[in-house]
Amino acid sequence: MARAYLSLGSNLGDRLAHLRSAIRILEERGIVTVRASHVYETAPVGPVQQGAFLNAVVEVETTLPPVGLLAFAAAVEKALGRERQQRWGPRTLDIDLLLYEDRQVDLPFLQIPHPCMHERRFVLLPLTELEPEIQIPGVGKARDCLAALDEAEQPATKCEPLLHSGA
Ligand code: GSY
Repeated sequence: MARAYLSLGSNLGDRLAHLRSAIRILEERGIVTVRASHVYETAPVGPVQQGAFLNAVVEVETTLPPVGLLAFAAAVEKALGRERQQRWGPRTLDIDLLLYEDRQVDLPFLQIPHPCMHERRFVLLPLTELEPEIQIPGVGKARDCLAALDEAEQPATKCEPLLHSGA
């Protein structure tokens, strides 16, 4: 089994339910959730004005290779009603593949580590909550990247755990 980290985000409809449904669908298809972070409410990052996101990170184990995991994540987004209309726009569910073992992948449709993860507080906060010492291959320690970012520019509030304890 390979270990990977996924970033989940939602800013449409019942945001928390979408994040939790994503985990359920992942599990139904054999992707094991090892740990899940708290949920963070975060200001939208990017050029589009839109509502606040709920974000979280999950650590998973999978037999899928990186490209298979990416395809599966896209299928889960679709199952939860996401339609790819506006780039950077609001979405019921977004799943980004952040890390896969300590691998680096550079394909036209898939880069691992995720190429923007080191500049996103909505990714680094939940990721370092799970794994404070985690390294981003080719970049450095996630917590150093987090320390370099301006909290006021990317505000985030820690909310409840994504999974109920014992789940
Ligand atoms: O790339 C993920 C979708 N997304 C997000 C997000 O998940 N959280 C926040 N805070 N801003 C975002 N902008 C985009 S696009």
